[in-house]
Parts: sequence; structure tokens; C-alpha cells
Amino acid sequence: MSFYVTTPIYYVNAAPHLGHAYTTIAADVLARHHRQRGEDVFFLTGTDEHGEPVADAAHALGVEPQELADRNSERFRALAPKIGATNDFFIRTTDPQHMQVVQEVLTRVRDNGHVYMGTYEGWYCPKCADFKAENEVDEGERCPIHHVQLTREREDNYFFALSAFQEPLERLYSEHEDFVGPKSRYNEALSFIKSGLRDVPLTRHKLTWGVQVPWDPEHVFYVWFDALLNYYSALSYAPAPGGGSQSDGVTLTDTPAPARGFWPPDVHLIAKDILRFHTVYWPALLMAADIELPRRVFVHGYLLMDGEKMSKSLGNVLDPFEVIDRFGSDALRFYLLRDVSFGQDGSVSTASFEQRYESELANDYGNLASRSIAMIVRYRDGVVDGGNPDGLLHDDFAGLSERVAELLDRVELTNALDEIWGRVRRLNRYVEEQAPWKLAKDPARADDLDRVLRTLAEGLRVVSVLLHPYLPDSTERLLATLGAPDISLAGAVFGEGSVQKVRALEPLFPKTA
Ligand code: ME8
Repeated sequence: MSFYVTTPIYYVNAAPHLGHAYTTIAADVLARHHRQRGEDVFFLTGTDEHGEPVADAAHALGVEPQELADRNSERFRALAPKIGATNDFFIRTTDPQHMQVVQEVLTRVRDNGHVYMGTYEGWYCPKCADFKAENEVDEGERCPIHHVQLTREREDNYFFALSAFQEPLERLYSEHEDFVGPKSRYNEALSFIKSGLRDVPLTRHKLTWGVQVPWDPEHVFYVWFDALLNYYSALSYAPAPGGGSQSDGVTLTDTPAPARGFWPPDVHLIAKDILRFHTVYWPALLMAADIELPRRVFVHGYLLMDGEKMSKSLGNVLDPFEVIDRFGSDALRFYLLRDVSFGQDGSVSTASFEQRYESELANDYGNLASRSIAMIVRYRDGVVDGGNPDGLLHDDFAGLSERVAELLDRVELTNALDEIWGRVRRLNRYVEEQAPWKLAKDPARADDLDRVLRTLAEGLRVVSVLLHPYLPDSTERLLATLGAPDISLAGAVFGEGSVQKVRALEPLFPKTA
């Protein structure tokens, strides 16, 4: 089995912010979970470097677009390991191999008869790099997302005959109801399609910062078609996982096999700002190029601060680097996926972050781990008795890993985490109910104490394996302390564990105040 997951490629017109970290973290949770299942995983992220957003930002700073792209792409690349993301490749749309694939595929689209010359006249948002229909324009001719003044464009361009794909797209949506998730976004995309598709410019005449159109060098490709094709082009030159490593664009092994076999993507993760491009333009473009379609696009909501979408152009950003320096990347990963229901919009704030950190990471999980391990060390010298765990918890844990896998198959990242967290809380209640510190005072109850301690060790092991995609660093530390480093999903079965001897544990989530 293989599993291919992508994030959007981010614009390099400014530095990364928490919104970008959010999608990359979510994709990483899926990638890690599928690796736990023993699947071959390819996880792609990267940067979108052509087009107006980047050219305009470079112009404002008085530098060449390539220079700005180099500088900011590096910051996005550096963000990935900081947030614990295990992407297998980092694509840049200025990679020559990518540009070549864009030229090849879009030439094929033209050869297949889906491209014609026409004149575009209408509204355009340089921040979205998007052409806006009359009904999408806010009062004062402003962009509804960025609130900037739209420009009126009149340009002779090559067009992509999107309208010809109306019927094939409607068929795709009726045959594959899970092509877009969640359901509300599926409905939104479908109603956009049903409202009637207009052809879209495939090239830009006025811009030079882009991939040159091979059949008419006066034009560059419209940045969205260049950008979307990253998901396809990457596999033609990225080394397959385990087949070589990437360092500054240089491949370290001699002839690594490219990752071609991973097509089609299993999940494209995006936020709703770029829904139309991924759920309408992208499948139509692939159909026009005779390329197999992705299985699913999952659309998450916005992280909001003060009720507005966090965005570079609005300036209301929270710096993920600062949060991580203070609390660690696990805490950030957990907070974002727990506090904001994945798929919906949600407000984030320092106050709610600190609250989750204290009450859930430090108390529910960190403290459960510390006190359980401290008791095993104190009462039993670290040795865990080899019998079965307490039957009292049997029903609570039965089918848990299957349930988590099922939710993650539907990209319900918050619901899957809720399921696991319910068991963390159950284990805390178990400690209170059983009061092992009382059992320890009564030599006649030594067997009961052994049973409670081994149940806690086993429960901790199972929840930690399941939490691993969300909290990779801390669960690895805890599982090492338990002497049970196996993180495979098959091993996340309560009662089949192998904890025999534990070591002392430093607090997983130290109080920071
Ligand atoms: O749109 N909340 O790049 P971009 C949640 N280059 N997610 C957010 C967010 C927020 N406040 N802000 C950003 C582009 N994101 C194009 C994409 S893909 C072929 C080309 C995340 O830098 C979210 O994933 O504007 C959103 O879709 C993406 O960043 C937009 O990144």
C-alpha cells in the first residue's frame, strides 16, 4: 500500500506563519499515521514562487523575484523540521525539473484541443492571483479576502476551456462523493460547478516572472496552473522515500529512483481559500491532460485571530517559531489540532494555548505518565509484572486503534485525537479509583498493586502509540522510558504490550510559568 499526501505550496512573498504551519502539521499527522500502518508514504510540501504575489512583493522591496524566492523559500523549508514535519521532499516551482513538466503537460493540454486564444476582461486580485467574477467583488471593487482594490484587466491570453469540463466534473462528483471533504465543502464545490463554469486564462501576457509558454514565448503560464502541477511534477524528480536524501537540491545517492509510483495523491490538504482551484480547475486540468485524478481533497478551515483570517497580507500573524521556542513543537501540534475542530474555522490565542498546555498536556497526559512511572519505580523498582491488564478497562480500549484509523481515513484529525484523549482521561480516572498508593501500604494487596501498575503501563503504551503522529517527540521519549519503542499501529492493542521495566522520566511537559 502507498499513501501520498500534499500541502499547498506556499507563496514566498513573505515569511511563514501559523496558518502554513497548521496545514503542514495536519499533513504530517496523516503521513506519520500511515507509516505506522506500514504503508509506503510520500509527503510533499514546498513553495510557490512565480506570479504576481511574488513579483509585486519583490518589486516593493527593490529585489529580484528570484532573490526574494530564495530567501523566503529557505524559511519555509526550515519551518518543516521545526514543527516536526517529516516531508519526503520540498518542491520549489523554480526547480528547472518542475518547470519542464509544466511545459510538457500544458503543451499536451493544448495538443488535446483544450486551449484557445482569447481576451480576458474583468477584475483581478493581485494578492490572490485570481480573476474575480462580478458577483465575487466586494463593495468599492475590493477583494473579499484581502480587502485590496481589485484591478481591471484587459489582456490577450490563451484560455483553458474549463467550461467543456462541466459535465465530466459533475459526473466525477456524483460518482465519488468523497472526492472533496468535509461534506459542506463538497457541496460548495459542486454548486460552483453547477452554477456554470467559465473558461479561465491559462497564460499571462503582462507578466514575465513565470514558466515560459513553449509555443508563444511572449507569455508565461498563469501561476495557478504552474503551481497546481507541483503535485504531479515532484514525483518525476523527487527521490522515492528511502531511495536517497535531498540536501540543498542535491541528491546524495548516485541514481535514486524517483517517486513516480505514488501517483495519484490520496489526500490534498488545503484551506478553503483555494478550494476552487483544487476542486474544480485541478481535476479539469488533469482530465484535459489524460492524467489520473487524485482521490480526495480535504479542506480545513481558517485559524482566526481577532475573528479575521490570519494572513500575511493582513498582518495579524502569530509566529510559530516563537511558540515552539517556548513550548516545543509537540505542544503546538497538539494545540492546533485539538483546539480547532479540523475542517472548521477556529480562533486561536495565547491564552487558550496556555490553558490547553497546562490542563491537558501537562496534567492529563504528562502527569499521568510521571505519576504512573514514579509509582512503578518506587513500589516495584521499575519492574512491571507480566500478567494481563485489568479487565475493567477492556471495553474502553477494545477496537480503539481501528476507530482511530477509520477517523483518520476520513481526515477527521480532531475527532481521532478526541477518541485517544478520552482514554487518557479514562486512565486518570482509573488511577483515582484504584488509588495504588493505598494498595502499596497493604502487603496483602500486592497482587492488586501489580495489576494496577501493569494496567497503567500498558494503557500509557497504547495511548502513546496512537498519539505518536500528534506528539512525536514526547511519545517517543515516553515509549523509550517504557522500554517499548515499537510505534506500529498493529502493536497498539491493549493487553498485547511488552512493558517489562521502566526507567525514571523527566516531565514531558514542564510547567513553564
Ligand atoms: O494560496 N488558517 O499560498 P499561501 C488556516 N501558493 N490555514 C491557512 C491560513 C489560516 N489563517 N493561512 C494560510 C497559496 N493557510 C498558493 C497555493 S497550491 C498549488 C498553491 C494555509 O501561501 C492553508 O493551507 O497563500 C492555505 O490554503 C494556504 O496556507 C495558503 O497559502
